[in-house]
Amino acid sequence: MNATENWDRDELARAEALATELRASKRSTKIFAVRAPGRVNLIGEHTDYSGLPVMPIAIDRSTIIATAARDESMVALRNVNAHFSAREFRIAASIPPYPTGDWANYVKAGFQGVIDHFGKRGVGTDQLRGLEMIVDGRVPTAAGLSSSAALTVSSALALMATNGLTQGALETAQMVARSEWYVGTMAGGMDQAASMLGRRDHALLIHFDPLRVTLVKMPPGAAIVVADSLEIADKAGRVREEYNRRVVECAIAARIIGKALGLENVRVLGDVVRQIENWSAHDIVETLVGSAPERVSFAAASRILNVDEESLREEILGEVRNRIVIDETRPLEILRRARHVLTETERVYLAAKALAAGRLEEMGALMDASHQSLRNDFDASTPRLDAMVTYAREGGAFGARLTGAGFGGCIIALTREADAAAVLDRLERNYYAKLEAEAASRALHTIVHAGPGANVIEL
Ligand code: NG1
Repeated sequence: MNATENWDRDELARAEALATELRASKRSTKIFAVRAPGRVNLIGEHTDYSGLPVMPIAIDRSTIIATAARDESMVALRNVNAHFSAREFRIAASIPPYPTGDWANYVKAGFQGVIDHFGKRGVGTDQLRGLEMIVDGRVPTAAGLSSSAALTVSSALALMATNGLTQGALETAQMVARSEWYVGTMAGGMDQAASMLGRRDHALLIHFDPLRVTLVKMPPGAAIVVADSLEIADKAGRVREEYNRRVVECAIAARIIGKALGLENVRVLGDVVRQIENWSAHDIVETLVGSAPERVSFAAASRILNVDEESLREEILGEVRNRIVIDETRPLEILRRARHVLTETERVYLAAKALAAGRLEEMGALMDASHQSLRNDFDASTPRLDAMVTYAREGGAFGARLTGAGFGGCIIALTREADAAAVLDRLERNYYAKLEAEAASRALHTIVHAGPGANVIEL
């Protein structure tokens, strides 16, 4: 529990400051501090919810929580950022969410994960104590750096710590993998896994179904530059709708391919890949070309699959089908989405090898190809992200791409540490200098380092 080596000096100071505040109201109880980092994804974008691999790093920006148990089942939350107001709610078997967009829903999402998981092991909510917690989040929000996962993971760990619930990190990552569904995003488990399982100086090659991680050492002298476009990737609004739409498109593509190839139990593209030895993206895409039009209506998809529309909706959306609305008048882009996910998966495997061998040029080329595919086949880029990626390359980066869901947010670039200043300088002159000075000054654009995953200490 007291693994302070994962905490840097600033983080420990922040935790102490929060604890002092807590002690003012809770003199005698044990105080725990939790840290959970954000992440950037090096490659493997929009593959996690298809059960296909990703390769992120946990970053050296974290959310910190100081927490102490209470005698009753109420949870009292405060945030050091005055923009996020205090909240109070009760622990229950099914915690109702606040209205969409409320910051504390990410806390509730983490708690619900713990309640469901430990509930299955016989720990009822009547046995859980409430808690008081103060949150200090330093992962930039709405930028594609997973501030939401940092908050969800740290909240889950806070509830576990104050109630004496323990388990391995992999199990916790698995437990919170679907926590974003609570807030209405049909996300995969990459962000939570990266936040839980991060390792200093290592990228994480993460596989799903079942979750497992292979560490890939970052080549010495290589640097990852992150630069925020300041274009808001608002996951509570339009972006969520686009994101969920992509999840549905990929799931339908997978089912059509599965049917054409006579495969069993195909829900996601990963189920196709796992059933074909020596698969290639090209061959699987050809199968799709031969069995359906490039884009289909939801009704046409249900006819091709020979299931009625309501059953298909239920199979794909499951528990969230009453909360998530997919505009069914817009055709579903199954071919281009599947082509991105499958070629991206091939790139992830090549990238893991290139990175492990220190072949930065090759890694950079794969990142470039990933961006092109996200732009052309996944429609997840924006003109501003495209421009930033071009500037990063012109500044000397080996490669650059949008990171996270896209539709705004951040880009990342791979460079040598010695050349990072030139990349940042080019972004400064060609991108930030053209924005309003005040906005540009608060935009994150810096080197990030692969840091350790989440943990809890007792203060
Ligand atoms: P962002 O929006 O960057 O946190 C989202 C999903 C991930 C993954 C990426 C795309 C959430 C919380 N996370 O990341 O699971 O699918 O998009 O690779 O929605």
